[in-house]
Amino acid sequence: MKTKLGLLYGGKSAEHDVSLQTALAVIKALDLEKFDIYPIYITKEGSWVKGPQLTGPVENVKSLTLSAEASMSPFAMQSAGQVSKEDGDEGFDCLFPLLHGPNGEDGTVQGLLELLNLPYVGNGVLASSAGMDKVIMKNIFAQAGLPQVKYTWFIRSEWEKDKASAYDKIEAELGYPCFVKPANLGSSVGISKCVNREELETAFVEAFQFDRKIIVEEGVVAREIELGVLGNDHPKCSVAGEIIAKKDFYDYKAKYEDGDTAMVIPADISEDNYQSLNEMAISAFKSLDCSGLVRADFFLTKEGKMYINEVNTMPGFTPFSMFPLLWKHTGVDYPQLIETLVSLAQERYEEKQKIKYSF
Ligand code: G1L
Repeated sequence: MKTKLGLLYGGKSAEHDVSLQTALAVIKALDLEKFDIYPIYITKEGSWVKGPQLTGPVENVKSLTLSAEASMSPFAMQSAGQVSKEDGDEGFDCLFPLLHGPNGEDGTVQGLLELLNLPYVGNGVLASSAGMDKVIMKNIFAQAGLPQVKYTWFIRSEWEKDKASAYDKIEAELGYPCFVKPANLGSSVGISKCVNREELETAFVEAFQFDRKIIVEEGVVAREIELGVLGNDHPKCSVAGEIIAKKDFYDYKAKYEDGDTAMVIPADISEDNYQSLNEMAISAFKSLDCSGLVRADFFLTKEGKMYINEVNTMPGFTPFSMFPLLWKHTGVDYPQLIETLVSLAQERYEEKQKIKYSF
């Protein structure tokens, strides 16, 4: 029996085009002997459009941007999978959400799929939403005893009422340099490095454009090491990779948005360091109650100190992104990775069916 797989992509976010590219790559990697694939496109305006089954290769992203004229209610997802309308057609076996930002990564789409009782790939509601908010995530990591750089956070109204004491707090607790970021992990925008109070003022104004909550982190000089985690109750780690800035950027924006970075896989780190990062990645995965996958991002200093920076519950996922490349070097190629994620989705769904809801 083939697996009837619905691919959700597009979405109301700045990552719309990345999502389309990713969907195209996933479709190309899926074995049509094993999967019946149905595209479900979410337009930039937020309309949901189900396309016909993909029976052959898809050449470009243009053929994935379906016309909004035939849009449906998201709540129709359950019956959307019942193609034949015959007895025994149970609808989708699994959904694969390739969506970023609000209404995709923050747990809302996962919540819809839970309500409709549909199996889906990747993290559930709790991990998706907790992983979306850097402050919530860091508080949970702290509770789990994971080492982190110092951080503090503010909401806009609190800062507006008394800006000086916000800056005093930062200077007393973190010092310079520090990073000011919107708490919302979805945005790579609104991030600044500050070395004095004047820069803090500018950075706060900037970051508060993108969120009502911001986080300020101690700046450390460190290498950036990332690990992939894959699994449900017994997750496993990939080899480590390193992100290296091609130039010595002062500017965070230039480095991350302009993408002028290189990846080194496997990262040149000691076996001891790798073992510690591996344990921390698993602990972070469990602390957020993750399922399916995360990419865990760390800092490693010259002195050998290790800190967890964040985990990404929906990492970049083209065949050239860090997460799939980490697994390739670990012996799991892109098609195998995708199949594993679908199996993990079904495993988690089966586990959930065992839960008793009345007593
Ligand atoms: F479903 C998975 F496998 F969990 C999954 C879902 C989404 C992995 C990675 C992603 N990533 C993205 O959707 C994106 C980073 C391409 C956003 Cl558009």
